[in-house]
Amino acid sequence: MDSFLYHTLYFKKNYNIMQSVLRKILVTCALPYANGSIHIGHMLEHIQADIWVRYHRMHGHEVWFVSADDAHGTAVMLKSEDLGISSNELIKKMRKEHQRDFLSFKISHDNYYSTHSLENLYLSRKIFTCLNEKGFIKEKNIVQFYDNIKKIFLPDRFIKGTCPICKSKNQYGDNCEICSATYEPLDLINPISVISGKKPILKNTKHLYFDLPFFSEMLKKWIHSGVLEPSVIKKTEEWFKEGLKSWGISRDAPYFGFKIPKHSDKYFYVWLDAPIGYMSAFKNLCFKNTKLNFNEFWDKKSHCELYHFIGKDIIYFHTLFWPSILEASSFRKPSGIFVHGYLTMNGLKLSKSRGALIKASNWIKCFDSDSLRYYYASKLSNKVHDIEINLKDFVWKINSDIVNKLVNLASRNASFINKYFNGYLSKKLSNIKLYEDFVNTSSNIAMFLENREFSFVVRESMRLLDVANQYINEKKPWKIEKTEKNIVELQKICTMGINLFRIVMIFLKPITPDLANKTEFFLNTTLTWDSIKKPLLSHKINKFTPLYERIDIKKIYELIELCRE
Ligand code: NOT
Ligand code: ZN
Repeated sequence: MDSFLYHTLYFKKNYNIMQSVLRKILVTCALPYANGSIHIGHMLEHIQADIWVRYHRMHGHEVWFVSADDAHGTAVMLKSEDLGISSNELIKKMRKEHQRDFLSFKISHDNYYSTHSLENLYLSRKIFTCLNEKGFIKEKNIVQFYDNIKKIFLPDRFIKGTCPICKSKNQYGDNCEICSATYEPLDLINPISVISGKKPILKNTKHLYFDLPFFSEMLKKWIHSGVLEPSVIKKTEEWFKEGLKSWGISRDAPYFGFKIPKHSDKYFYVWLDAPIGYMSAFKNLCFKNTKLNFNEFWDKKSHCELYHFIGKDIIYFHTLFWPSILEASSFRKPSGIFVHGYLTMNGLKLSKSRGALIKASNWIKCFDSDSLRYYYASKLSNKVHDIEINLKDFVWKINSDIVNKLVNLASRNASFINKYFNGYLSKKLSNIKLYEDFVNTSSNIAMFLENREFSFVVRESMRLLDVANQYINEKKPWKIEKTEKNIVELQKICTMGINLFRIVMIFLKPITPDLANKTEFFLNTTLTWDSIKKPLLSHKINKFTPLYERIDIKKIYELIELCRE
């Protein structure tokens, strides 16, 4: 069956149930590290979540959207040393930058916080103490690579060497990017410290481990309770097959993070307090908004929904560790983990190591925010597929969809309404049946938005615009003689065109908020889901001013130049 049709049928049932009650929803995006800039890969996830959040807000649901900087860890500490500033200074500066970047893409976080916060210190310690008292924390003596020049134990990412499996050189301490094997750093051939460039020594140390295997049965049930997509379940089941291992949650000094109570010179591993950062970002929001109740959202028996948007590289943490930590400390578990694939360009994953990274702040110097939001939406689904971007295709798509189809429909009709009718729409539509056809697509569009099938929203919206533009092409308002007899018909046809444009703009409002804003001013009305059924009639619209400017292909070269700097 065509997957488009399949989704239409499959989700119709769920949709009706879900929309009838007002929901309380907490949405999070993974926390970007505070040691680097926001790039368009981060933006993919925040845009995906933001579209979903805005859609639910349009339906009147209570949605809270939080994220934060992931401020701790060795990478942040070393980066601040390189820059000759304190880690505190670095994370303050980065958080400001990150907030600015997300705002420039109209990401509507209710709170963008930091894991280096009092709330996070309090919650991390509280959760750790609880795990410890329940006997889920064990101590183990281990040997680890140590950089004897920098006097620091080396995290897996700071050791490189030859892959023990395929013998590729220059691979990280935990996995090989060439053959995808995972291994222990001690297995690497010819290990080298990335920090000093010298061979590390082996040194004894003691660490704390969380008893993940204890939660195997709970996890096996939970992953099948409707919280994960089939491919994510499959991935998680692979780890079960290998057998779950206890998880190291402590790190030795020097480290930038939170000290572990009663363990001198041990810190919480950044990945322990990062997910707790979801809770503390919300806790801080409750402090700012006194009507909000933290426990209502996080209690074991909470009726609110909790969704985490993440990339496929951190599935492990969200389908195994995080639900176990929550279970162990008697908090609620997530209602869903929404996983997206990597962003690729010419088939390559966009990552720093490959030097193919585009900073969000550079992108926004060349293009507006709606265009990237729209382009991503046109490629996003609820699957874990990688998203391939191509700059020429991007420009072509925006110009042909947004300029030629969408805005053109508004402008060609508005010009007559403004010129001959003083901005007034007619009392009646010229084709009620066609208007109703458009209205009838709204429940499918809503299901696609609910189920994160954004590419279907774009595809269906463009199909509707083709129909609408075709209708105007057939009626040819520019050819109608402006006689008294014909003028009523002319007004009705153009009113029809404006109303069809309005319906599509309601569908696209969560995707292109800037364009929606301008449209609301132009149409002199608010674009709401409830108003779809009722056409705008005998209503004065404002003078049409260009809603969107065609993108010049030269901008691509400007962007590439900026990325070279
Ligand atoms: N800073 C991490 C990363 O991979 C994401 C942390 C997300 C928060 O960029 N955590 N959990 N679980
Ligand atoms: Zn390998």
